[in-house]
Amino acid sequence: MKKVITYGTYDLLHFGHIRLLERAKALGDYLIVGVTSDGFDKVRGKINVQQSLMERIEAVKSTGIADEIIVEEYEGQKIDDIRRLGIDIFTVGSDWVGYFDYLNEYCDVVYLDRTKGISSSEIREKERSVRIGFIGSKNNKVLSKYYRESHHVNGVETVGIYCEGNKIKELDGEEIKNFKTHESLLENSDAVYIASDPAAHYELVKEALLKEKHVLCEAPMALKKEECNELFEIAKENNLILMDAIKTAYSTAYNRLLVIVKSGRIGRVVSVDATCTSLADLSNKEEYINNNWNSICAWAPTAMLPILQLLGSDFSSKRISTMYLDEDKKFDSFTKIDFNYDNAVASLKVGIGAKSEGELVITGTKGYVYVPAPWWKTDYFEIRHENQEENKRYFYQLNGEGIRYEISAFVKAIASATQNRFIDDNVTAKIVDVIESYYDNRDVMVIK
Ligand code: C2G
Repeated sequence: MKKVITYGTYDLLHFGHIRLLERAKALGDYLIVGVTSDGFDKVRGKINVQQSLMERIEAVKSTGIADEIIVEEYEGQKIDDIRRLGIDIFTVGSDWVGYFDYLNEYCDVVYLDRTKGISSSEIREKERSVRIGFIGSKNNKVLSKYYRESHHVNGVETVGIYCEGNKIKELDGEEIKNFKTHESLLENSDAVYIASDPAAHYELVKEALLKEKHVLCEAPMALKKEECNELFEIAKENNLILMDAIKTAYSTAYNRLLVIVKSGRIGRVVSVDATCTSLADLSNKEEYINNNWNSICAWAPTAMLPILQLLGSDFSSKRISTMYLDEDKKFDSFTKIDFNYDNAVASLKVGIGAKSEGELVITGTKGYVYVPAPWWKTDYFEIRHENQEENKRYFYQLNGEGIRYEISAFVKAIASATQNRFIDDNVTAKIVDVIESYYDNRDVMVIK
């Protein structure tokens, strides 16, 4: 019996896939199809896969062509499979010519002509093209990053930007349409990414939602909790997606870290300690203050994320210790926040005027999680125990600082009309609530 194997994502199964499977089957007597797992696809850069692994397996099974289906989960698995399963022929479409010649050492390698005029990404583009506009302020550097990262996400049409007091004429050789007003940008968009001044976010988000646009907004989404709750109410009433753009929340490694901790691997969490600093050039203090975010807005939302997502939003008390660059403008150069829960503590340190080790440490009764700097671009973490032989290390590829995963989650949420599961509304609201108390001088101690 001649055994044939082939592999693929098989997302949104189409006739190109089916023709491949038919010709693969014709090469022998028994066809095994390796369907790629969600995690493996992400690691190898395929972030736009729309269907789950089970849906894709079911689709391949429904063709009745495969005699057996396995899951491809890691790089190099093909060699293990070919040897373990006694494969005679490996085959794949001609878009991979040359890529798998190394398998000749284990079996025959056959490249079959790819079917022209059809692909999963084309189907996705048709199905869910979302026109995204970008609203920024002159001092926000992330706008061009988001614009660039959007090009990695199927189904996104980048409409252009509105950036008051600033123009981004071209990016990576592509000319960018600059709108004269944010109203005109909104008219031409289905959804908008907002990274303006924190004080302007509430109004900008509210205006976009009232114009029936989905919104992805840099945290803090507002500076008052009531305003934040109102924005989520408007989004809900209008069946719109309103998402917090804290990119850490969308990285695979960060999400795996959360579920491992929640599964009890390090016992009960007794402390979460996060540090985020990025030393700014303060030689011209006034100029910096007028053109940049203060420390608590720039970094505290990110630093609060693991604290609130692991310990919850019901801390019994908090203390904000802050050092100002400009007290009148409430512009802090360094802020430490200590949280007390009934059965745990937490702390964060953030600063654009001080430098520290940007790590995240999650302390548990059976061990701890260590995420090295810069922990907020999470791609690697360790689970450490008293007995070092039990230590485990984890790495998950993070491309483009994770922004493309965030935009992909935004577009998927729009397509499925369901709020994302990465950042709960109450976490977003609590982040705003803590920042509001900073501005209201509640629980604040000033360090001279
Ligand atoms: N295919 C084809 N014609 C198309 C589209 C896809 O012949 N119009 C083939 C691909 O060449 C591949 C199979 O159908 O052999 C599945 O395609 P994808 O789901 O896009 O998966 P891909 O990532 O290309 O899988 O490690 C090998 C890869 O996993 C191959």
